[in-house]
Amino acid sequence: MGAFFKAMTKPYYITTPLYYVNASPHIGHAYTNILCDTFARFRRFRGEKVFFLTGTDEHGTKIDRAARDQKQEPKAYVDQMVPKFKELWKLLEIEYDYFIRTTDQNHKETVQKILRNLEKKGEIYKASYTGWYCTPCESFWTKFQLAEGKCPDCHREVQALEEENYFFKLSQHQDWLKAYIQDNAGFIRPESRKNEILGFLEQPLEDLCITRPRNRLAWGIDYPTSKEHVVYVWFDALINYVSAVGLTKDAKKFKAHWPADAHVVGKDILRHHAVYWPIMLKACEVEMPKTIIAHGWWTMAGTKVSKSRGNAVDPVELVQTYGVDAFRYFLLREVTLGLDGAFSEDLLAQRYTTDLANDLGNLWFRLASMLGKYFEGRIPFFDLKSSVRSSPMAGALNLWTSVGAAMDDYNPRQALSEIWNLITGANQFIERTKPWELAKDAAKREDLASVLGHLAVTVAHVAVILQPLLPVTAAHILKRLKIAEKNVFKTQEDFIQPLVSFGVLVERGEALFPKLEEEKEEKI
Ligand code: ME8
Repeated sequence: MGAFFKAMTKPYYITTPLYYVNASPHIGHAYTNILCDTFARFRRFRGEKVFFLTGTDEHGTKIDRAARDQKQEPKAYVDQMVPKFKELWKLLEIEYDYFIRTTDQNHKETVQKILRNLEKKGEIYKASYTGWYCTPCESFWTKFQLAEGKCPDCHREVQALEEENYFFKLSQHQDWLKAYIQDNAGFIRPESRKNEILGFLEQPLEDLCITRPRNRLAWGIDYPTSKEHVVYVWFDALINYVSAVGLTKDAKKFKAHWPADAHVVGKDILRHHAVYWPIMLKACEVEMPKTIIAHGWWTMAGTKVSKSRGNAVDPVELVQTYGVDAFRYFLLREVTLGLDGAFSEDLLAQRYTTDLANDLGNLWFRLASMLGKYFEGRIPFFDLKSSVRSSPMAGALNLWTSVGAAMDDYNPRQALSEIWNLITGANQFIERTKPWELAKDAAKREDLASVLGHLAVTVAHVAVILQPLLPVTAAHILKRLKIAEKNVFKTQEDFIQPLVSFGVLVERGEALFPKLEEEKEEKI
């Protein structure tokens, strides 16, 4: 059988958090999805199969309240919010494979099946406990959450309230989780966040209350064994990562996708993903995801950008002004994944002008113009083996390795920095070789062809490798150079081809990054 057995190739499975639909998505949500999209595209670029999952978190108090504020039924409310997310992902060129909603029937049934199963296995118990209720905020708090005995949100008096609920036995798996995190380097990234979670696990874990009484909150998945309860929104939402790929429904599909290769989340929800979620999976006897990556926050004037703080930055406006790739470039380049980043439009405009317009835009413009002027717009024939002093071409052929290593290490900032070093090198190469001088001397025609040829090959490789990062710009350059888009480069050998063809007519086209309007320039 061995020889006939064809191993099923599992796709690279990457997920974003499921975003609450209580307000429109902002720059923070855009950031996580752009990161995941970039990783997903890079894998596809290298010929790997990918399953990229995103979606929306639609149950719970926040959503219920937002719906009531709008005087709508929760389901009608969420139905009209979901398109706002899908539209933004389209605008940002996010190529996900599946969009899951926690109100999907399939998801709800999976959550219920998992709960029945966990009850059978003795992982869940019913208990009554006292909490504190803030009537104006309609929020239920534990003793530890109170701020000097008052509501931590509005600082008003709270009332003691006894409730009967279902609890998931988190605590009994605490030692296992600690050992798992310690034994599996790379399970939680970056290292600093892993240490934070290990620190948290030094304290005894409390069991997790996984229901809400229906008379207090009706907008949730029905708890399968009690008519009086609905499922707690986090317990519901985390299960999306397995319900989307068929757990409890389609064993073959599940086996073909799980485990997830990367759960990408913001640091605000790392504890849910690195403590609750692994224990939920362990209790269900399901394999662990390979890695959980926590990125930092975008801040404005020192505070986290968020819907509730009212300082949300609208990605749509920024994309309208600067274009989708400038927005992607800024987010991926400005901070190292894991650290916080200060957002300001001035910084974005600065990156636009220096890195995009002056470096990449100008490199393209100079190459295309010189081809136009000296070779009737065509890629001249040149000896590929010709050595040209300080040519960036060798570096370009090496991008596949250096950018690949950075992307495998979930470091898109490093990947862009490798590419930009080469772009800078290519611009310096033009200064150094002075093609306009070579063009004056008929005897130097071959040298001129070599210089522009080396440049064209370099730019082609830059464009090819930029596809996962800046898909729109890369597509423009490739089209102008008449190179097929979305080629797959499985190996270094595929990549080190010249890519450009001799004699091909190159289109110069419009500026890749047009000058920002005067007043914006002044602002910088
Ligand atoms: O937490 N900077 O949904 P959510 C960077 N539904 N990223 C940010 C950010 C900021 N200022 N603000 C938000 C939830 N994010 C749950 C998740 S998953 C099963 C359930 C990003 O709408 C970041 O990824 O509040 C963060 O983790 C997520 O949005 C929170 O989105």
